[in-house]
Amino acid sequence: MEKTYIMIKPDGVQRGLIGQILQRFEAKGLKLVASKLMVVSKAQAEKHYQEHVERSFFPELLGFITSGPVLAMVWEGDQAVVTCRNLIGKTNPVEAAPGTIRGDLALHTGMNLIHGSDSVESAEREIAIFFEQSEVQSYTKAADQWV
Ligand code: RTP
Ligand code: MG
Repeated sequence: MEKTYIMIKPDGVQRGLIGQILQRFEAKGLKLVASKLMVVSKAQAEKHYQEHVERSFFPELLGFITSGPVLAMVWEGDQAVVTCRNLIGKTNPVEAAPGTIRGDLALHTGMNLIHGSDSVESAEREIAIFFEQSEVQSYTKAADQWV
């Protein structure tokens, strides 16, 4: 089953939006298989956002993502990567459709609440940055057969 790395960024934790964000993923029918509240280290942040190392906003991005606790998670489900990207919405909340997390709850690109892996390859890479294999659960849920 496909897995994706999802992270509620420091702004989402500070604004008290953890509960309502998680509710959207659960309601969609995805399965939470790993989760921890943690402060991202500089080394983890550099690895996680390595594709943006040359961008002008990179230092700001690193400063933001390491500025306070995040909720790091792995969600599992059929086509979990694209499904979660759709739930999250476009990078710039101004362009994110109403009904998406960023479209409903965020205003600015720099504080867009949540990260979701952009491909299956990225997901595998990112999960390994934040989780040991033993921290990722494998279990069946009675509801699996109903979604
Ligand atoms: P993320 O990786 O955080 O899930 O976001 P994303 O895929 O939608 O966007 P991405 O292009 O990967 O950018 C990563 C994060 O960098 C910040 N950003 N700032 N100032 C800017 O032009 C700019 N562009 C991107 C955003 O916080 C974005 O989520
Ligand atoms: Mg990205």
